[in-house]
Formats: sequence, structure tokens, C-alpha cells
Amino acid sequence: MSYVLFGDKGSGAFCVEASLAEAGALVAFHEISLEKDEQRSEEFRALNPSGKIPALKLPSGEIVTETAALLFLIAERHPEANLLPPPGSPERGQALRWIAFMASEIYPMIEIADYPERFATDHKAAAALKLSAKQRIRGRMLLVEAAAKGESWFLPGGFSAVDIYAVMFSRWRECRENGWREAHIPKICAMAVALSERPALKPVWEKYFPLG
Ligand SMILES: N[C@@H](CCC(=O)N[C@@H](CS)C(=O)NCC(=O)O)C(=O)O
Repeated sequence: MSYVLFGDKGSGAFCVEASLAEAGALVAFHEISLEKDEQRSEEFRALNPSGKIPALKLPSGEIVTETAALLFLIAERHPEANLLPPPGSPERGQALRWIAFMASEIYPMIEIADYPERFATDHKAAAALKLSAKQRIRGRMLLVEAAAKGESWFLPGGFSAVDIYAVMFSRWRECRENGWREAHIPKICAMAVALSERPALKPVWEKYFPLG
């Protein structure tokens, strides 16, 4: 029995599929098109009432959502993949800290940047909100960049799910536009290159980020 991942190529499904690939787990992909707003359909909301992707169906049939929870869960279910430093190790706290930071401080800003009309009453206010959400995302990515203490990875001890998560946010429009990413978050850019070259992860990288 494999996992079933509900997502879209332009979505946070990347971090889930990349983690499962590192774990060598079987995954069936069920596309939920953001362009067609399928995440808001009644059928999908029966799986995730918040109308957001990704959602993961475990081999047991249980549905789990929320990317941070999924990263922690995959690491726990597949300890041999070393997606997180082991419990009790000095780096464990930093890994949990920065995944939680990105989930709570950056991911919600993506909704404001992508769908500002949900939060503003008129077109002009929506455009201003979109811009300030982008600035917030960038400001918070700078904090992640500054917290990266490893040689090639976020943690000094090596590759972890923190790299997968940080790189994912860095590939999206808010960081990509106008060369901002290369100019301001070089360590995360280097992690992206290293990530894209990991044998297990390479096909996932090419699926979600075909242009690099
Ligand atoms: N808290 C959720 C956020 C997920 C999220 O915002 N997903 C985006 C795609 S990357 C989405 O489904 N957006 C569609 C919408 O808001 O309607 C998580 O961490 O999984």
C-alpha cells in the first residue's frame, strides 16, 4: 500500500513528495488543480475542510494535512531517511524551530500574496496587500537565510527536511521575481542546487521545478 498525495506542481506538495522520495516510499499523485480551484471543491473539502493542498492519505487510509505536520510525520515514520536530527540531539530543536517558523510566519503570507482579494475590499487595497505580503515573505526568508549554519545545508549536521522546506519557499514567485533570490538568499540557493542533485529527489525536483 502506498501513500496518496493530493496536490499540484505549483504547491507545497513538493516538500511532502520530496520527503517521501528521500524515504524511498511509494506515492501515488492525485492532482488537485489550483488553476481550476479544485482545492475548494466539495469533494476535496471532504478530505481537507480548509480547502488547501497538500493532503496526504496514509497507507492506513487516514488523511493528514499541514506541511509542517507532514514533514514531522514522514520523518517519524521513516527514521532511516534521517529527515530530522534524532530526538534529544542538539540540532533537533533548531530543525523543529525553523520548520515551525516557516509554516507559521511565511506560509500564511503566501495566501495573502496569491489571493489578496480575500483580504481586501477593493482592487487598490488588494494590490497594496499583495506587495506587503511579498515584502514580509522576503523579510522572513532573510531570517531563515541568516539562521542557516551548515556548510551546504541549513543544519551543520547535514541534510534535513529544513532544507526541503526552505528551498520550496525560495522557488515560489515571491522570492523568484527580479533576481531577488540570487542576490539575497545565496545559502538557500546553494541548498537548492544540492537538493536538486540528490539521486532520490532528482525526479521530484524536475517535476515541480522543471526550469530549475
Ligand atoms: N497551512 C497549510 C497551507 C497550505 C496552502 O496554503 N496551500 C496552498 C498551495 S501552496 C493552497 O492550497 N492554496 C489554495 C487556496 O488558498 O485556495 C500547510 O502548511 O499545508
